[in-house]
Amino acid sequence: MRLYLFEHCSICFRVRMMAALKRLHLQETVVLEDDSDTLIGLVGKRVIPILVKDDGQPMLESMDMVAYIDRHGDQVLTGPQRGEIATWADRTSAKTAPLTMPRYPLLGLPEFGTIAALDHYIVRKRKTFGDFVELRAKTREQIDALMPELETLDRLIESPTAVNGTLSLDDVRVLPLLRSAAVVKGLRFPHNVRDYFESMMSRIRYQPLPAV
Ligand SMILES: N[C@@H](CCC(=O)N[C@@H](CS)C(=O)NCC(=O)O)C(=O)O
Repeated sequence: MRLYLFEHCSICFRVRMMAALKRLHLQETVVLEDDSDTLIGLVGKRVIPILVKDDGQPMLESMDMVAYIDRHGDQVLTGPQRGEIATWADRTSAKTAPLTMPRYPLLGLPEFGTIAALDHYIVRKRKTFGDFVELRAKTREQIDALMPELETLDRLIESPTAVNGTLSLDDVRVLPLLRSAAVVKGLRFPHNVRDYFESMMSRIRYQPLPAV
């Protein structure tokens, strides 16, 4: 199986995290941000992640990829899901985006490995999110808006090893968002969130991204 991904992409990280939880080796291709041709060549449109199965068939939709990988061998995501977690994740991703988006290009990630790829990202995203320097200048207000969501999560976390006590799809919703949020220097996770983040990242043997 081969995953086409961007290193910064939290949706891609859902799939990588799932494979890591299964201790299943996933071949990975990090696509340059301006390399739409590779993605269009695989599935006819610019979308990421793409999982190419061993039979050569490409798969779209990260949660389908997660379920597909979990069907290999013993199932790992056996726990129940809670509606509050999915709601929390939807709400929170809107609040992390203005913080994380203008930071990713500063992290030296492989998808931004050429000037053209870097500029492609900045030009595209600033149409939606605004000027990156101005966005980063609002870091304090953006953190203030995000903190109540992290406090909510702090109360929802049942165990450092699984948000609902037993691993479930909710962990796939939560951990990638925390990995993204952790690129924001000066953002302090509440106690349970920090324990959960550290324990899960260590379980899947991933280092956090740099924080700026
Ligand atoms: N529902 C899809 C959503 C995938 C998605 O939104 N991917 C984003 C990147 S995170 C994308 O393809 N954006 C287009 C782009 O970067 O040009 C999934 O879960 O896999």
